[in-house]
Amino acid sequence: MTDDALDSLIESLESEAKRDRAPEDTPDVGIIMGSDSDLDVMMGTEEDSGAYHALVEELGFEEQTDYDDPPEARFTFETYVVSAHRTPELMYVYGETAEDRGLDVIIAGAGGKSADLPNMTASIAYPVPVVGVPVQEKSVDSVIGMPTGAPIVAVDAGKSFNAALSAAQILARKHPGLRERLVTYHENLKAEVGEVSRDLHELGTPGFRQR
Ligand code: RP5
Repeated sequence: MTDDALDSLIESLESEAKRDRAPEDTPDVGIIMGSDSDLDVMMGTEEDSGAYHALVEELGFEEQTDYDDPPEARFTFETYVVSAHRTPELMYVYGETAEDRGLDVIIAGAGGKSADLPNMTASIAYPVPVVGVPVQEKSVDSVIGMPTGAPIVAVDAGKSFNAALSAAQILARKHPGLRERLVTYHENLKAEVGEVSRDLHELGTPGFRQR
C-alpha cells in the first residue's frame, strides 16, 4: 500500500464519519483483515464457505464498495485490509470512526501469533461489538486473550462463516426481517440433517454410500 493510498483511505474514513447518511445507505457490518492473504479464510473460497457466503448467499447482504452509491440490499458490509502492526494509523481511524460511519458490528480477522487486529480494534471501536476471527490456530490465544473490561466476541480458528452469523445475530435484534433470514437458515440446516438421516436409514450403509 503506498502512502497515498493509505492517506486517502484514512481521509475517506474520517470524512465519512462527519457525513450524515441514512442508516440504509451505510454499511452495517465492517469486515477487516490483517492481510489480503487472509482473504480466503475471511471471505471463503469455492470449497470452503466464509463470511461472504454467510452474508451474501444465506442472508441477502450486498458488499458496499462506494459510499456514494449504496447497493439495493438493505443490509450491507464493507471490506478492508488493515494491518495492526504495519498500518496502526489506519487501524486506529477505522475503529474510531466505526460508530459514526454507521457500522453496528465489526468482524476482524488476523493470523500469525501476534494477531492483534481484532483485539485492538475491539478496544478502539468500543462500544461497537467486534467479532474476532483467528485466521490460524496459532492466532487463537492472541485474539481471545483480552483483559477484564475489554471485551471481544470470537469464533474458532478460520470460522469466518460463524463470525458473519454472529454479526447478523447482533443486527437481527433490531431488524425482524434479518431475524427471519437467520431462522430460515437454521430451519434449512435442520431439514438437511433430517433428510440425510432418513436416507441413511432407508438406503442402508452401502446404498447411502453409493447415492
Ligand atoms: C499475516 O500478517 C497474518 O495473516 C496477519 O493477518 C497479517 C497482518 O499482521 P500484521 O501486519 O498486523 O503484523 O501473517
